[in-house]
Amino acid sequence: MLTFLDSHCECNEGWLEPLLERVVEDRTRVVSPIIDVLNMDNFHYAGASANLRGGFDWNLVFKWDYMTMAEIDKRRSNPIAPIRTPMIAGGLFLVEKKRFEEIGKYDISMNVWGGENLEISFRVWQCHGSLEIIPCSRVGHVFRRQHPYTFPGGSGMVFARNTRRAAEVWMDDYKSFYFAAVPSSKHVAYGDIRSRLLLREKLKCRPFEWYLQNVYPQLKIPTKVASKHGSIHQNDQCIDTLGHFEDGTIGLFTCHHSGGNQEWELTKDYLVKHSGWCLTLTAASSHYPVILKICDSSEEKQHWWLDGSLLHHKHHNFCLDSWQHHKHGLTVDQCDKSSDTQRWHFTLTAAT
Ligand SMILES: [Mn+2]
Repeated sequence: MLTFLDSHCECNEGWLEPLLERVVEDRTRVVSPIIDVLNMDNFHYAGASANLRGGFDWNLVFKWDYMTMAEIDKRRSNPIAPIRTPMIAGGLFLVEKKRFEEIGKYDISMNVWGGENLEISFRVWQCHGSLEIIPCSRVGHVFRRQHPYTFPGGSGMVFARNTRRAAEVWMDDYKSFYFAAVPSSKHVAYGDIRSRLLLREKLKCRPFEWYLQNVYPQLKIPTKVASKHGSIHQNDQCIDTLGHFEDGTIGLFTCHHSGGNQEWELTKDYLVKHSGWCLTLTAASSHYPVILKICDSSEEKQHWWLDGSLLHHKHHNFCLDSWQHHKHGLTVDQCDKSSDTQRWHFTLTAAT
């Protein structure tokens, strides 16, 4: 077993056994004690709340989340039950040594401090394990006000680089919410991540969307979506430019999942975009084709929104329809939620 503890920790009585027990029962678990507080001026030991979980906002900075009253009530009958946590603090945990090696240890291209807790948390969950806080195990920790050492290039830069590496490897298209929350992160050089992407592929790790839905449903997904890249399809048929450009129609073609003519971007200003061309309404009238035109976000004919499964024109009650795609390409028709030929699914492009 490997136990990681920051140097500025003090273990309480019987801290180790409850951690070992959970990992012996299931070696895919990575477990953390409750982290009590050592006063940084006098090392006075104070117990921390047992009603906390590790989490983060879209800035990807670790924070403690309070459980809801309902969750706290539920725990009263069994206060020693392990607490599933979306994130661990990073400096205090126990993992089976062989398991730690299997799932890729640490990202050794991260520097000094920061971001590694995010990375290991995403990795453990997405690669078929789990993270728990074990209330029967308590370890005190000095929460410092500042780092007692310096960072090459400044702590902000190092933290941003490490965090960006974690986001690039594990968050798929959801990383765009991080870029929106921390715009400077977009310009941070993050080095080579190929070996980490290979690791993710080798371990057949789950998409970030799975993590959000199953591990951290409390994290609110911003409604104002930045832009999303991916394919738009009906069953196995994807919207395809068929190699057409300006003024060309678009059609359906069997999905090949490799982007190209089937790669579309839904932008926050309502464009449905392929390279520099956008889906454009030719007339607000049934059965008229939709064509490709140079994108112009001020052009109302190019404004669409994803209304459930409908690809709905923003200013008219017309929706993208495939009923006569063999003859005329994709057209518009009166929106009808029950129509199979108006039902579209958007699949985000994988990060690989
Ligand atoms: Mn620490």
